Amino acid sequence: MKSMSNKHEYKVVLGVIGSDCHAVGNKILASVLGQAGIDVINLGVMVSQDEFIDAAIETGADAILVSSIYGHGEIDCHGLRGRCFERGLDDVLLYVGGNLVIGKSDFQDIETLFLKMGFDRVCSPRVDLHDLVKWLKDDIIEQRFAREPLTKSA
Ligand code: B12
Repeated sequence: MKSMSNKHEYKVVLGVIGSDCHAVGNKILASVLGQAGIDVINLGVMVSQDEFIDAAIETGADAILVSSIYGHGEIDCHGLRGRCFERGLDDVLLYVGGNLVIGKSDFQDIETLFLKMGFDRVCSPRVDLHDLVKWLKDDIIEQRFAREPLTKSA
């Protein structure tokens, strides 16, 4: 008999957005999340907004994790939340992390900017990946609870 596994309880799409080819962080994230029992659909580097959304729709992912390392995160991520709504992804979680802007800025300003753009969590390059795993699992469970009453009354 197969043992019970929570491997597919949490499903995320991961990738590096835009023309960004920095690959190392992406591989580390995929590895850490996978080892934490999260099913990762890793699109790798140079991923467009629609490729993230296509993958999330095709796989029924709970979250999209966007990396931006080369400093053009604000431009590349602009309109992503709106595009998710247009494509019918109403309640997917959106996380973003990496070196989101060019040069040194106060991280709180960066966080405020990306939260206003519709991201649920904004992570600095120094984020503790154990914290990331916990936030992700907690946010996914919370999201499912929030969806539940709607499902029942439909
Ligand atoms: C290696 C490297 C390259 C290699 C990449 C090779 C490859 N295929 O991976 C090459 C030489 C190709 C390169 C090119 C460029 N690079 Co470069 N590169 C680096 C370098 C030295 C290391 C990057 C790295 O691997 N870090 C290690 C990994 C583990 O860290 P990480 O990527 O940050 O990822 C971690 C976190 O950010 C976080 N994280 C990342 N994403 C997400 C997402 C979520 C949701 C969460 C929660 C967390 C998270 O978790 C990851 C794992 O711990 C950095 C400097 C540095 N010390 O970081 C510059 C650096 C990233 N590059 C930089 C730049 C500017 C460029 C170029 C634009 C240079 C140029 N003018 O051509 C090009 C861009 C090319 C392109 N199209 O992408 C700048 C970015 C500046 C900025 N953002 O302000 C940096 C910071 C150098 C610098 N100090 O100026 N680069």
